[in-house]
Amino acid sequence: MAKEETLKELSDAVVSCKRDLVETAVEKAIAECILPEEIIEKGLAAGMNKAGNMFENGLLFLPHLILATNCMEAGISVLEAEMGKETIQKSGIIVSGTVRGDVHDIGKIIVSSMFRISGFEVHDLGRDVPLEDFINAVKRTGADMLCLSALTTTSLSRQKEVIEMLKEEGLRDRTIVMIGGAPATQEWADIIGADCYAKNAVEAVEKAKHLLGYK
Ligand code: B12
Repeated sequence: MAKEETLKELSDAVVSCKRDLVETAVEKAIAECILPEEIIEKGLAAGMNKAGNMFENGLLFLPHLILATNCMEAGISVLEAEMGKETIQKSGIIVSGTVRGDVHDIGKIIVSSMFRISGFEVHDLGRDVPLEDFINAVKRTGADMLCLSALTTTSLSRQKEVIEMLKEEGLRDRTIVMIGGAPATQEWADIIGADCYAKNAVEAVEKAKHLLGYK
């Protein structure tokens, strides 16, 4: 019960757009030994989902949404700093980003953070990323996995374009491709020839570990 209360406190703190409340709530959750994945998914991401829905329904305005996002990122920084104290064996190299034409990055930030906390080296290229930047980053970093986020139906097709570009560059065989974002599905992943789809950050890490062969 105490755990549920702390996670709700964290989610509410994100919606309240108060940075100090979010940081304190993350510290409290860590002190109560709540797992990082729960802090992210049931605390920070839950708060952002609520803020997103309130924004859509006109109950929050854009400045609030931006503040809530900043608060979420502050909470993630506290968590990453804490987790960084433990020596985690590097699990693999990941390049991530939201595809060109799409500025939605809240979910992608959460996914990248969950990967970092789970021991992956993450090169997050940001949002509205030119497609050739993904290819260059895969070459430069020797990435094991490429994670493509898309939140709109129009940008979804760019995930397919990146896969085609990987093939043209002869990189497809050595790069696992994971796709995500609200309009993406496993069926879409199958159609475009991605290796997998994950619906949230926790599932993304589970599937990445499985695909990289150490779980
Ligand atoms: C916040 C928001 C915005 C913000 C984005 C701020 C930011 N920095 O991201 C702003 C105001 C800028 C915005 C702009 C627009 N938006 Co908007 N936006 C939203 C909103 C309300 C919330 C999205 C969100 O952040 N959710 C919270 C996060 C935590 O959830 P998530 O993104 O889904 O991420 C989770 C999973 O999807 C998954 N995931 C995400 N990425 C990845 C990647 C990988 C690899 C994996 C494995 C998993 C994964 O894990 C995450 C964590 O669990 C949604 C509606 C909604 N309620 O979802 C509309 C929505 C996405 N937007 C929409 C639209 C249309 C737009 C605009 C075109 C509006 C306009 N007319 O200008 C522009 C886009 C401009 C552009 N070129 O991109 C539509 C898209 C419709 C569609 N299917 O095409 C939606 C669905 C609203 C609607 N109902 O119509 N938007």
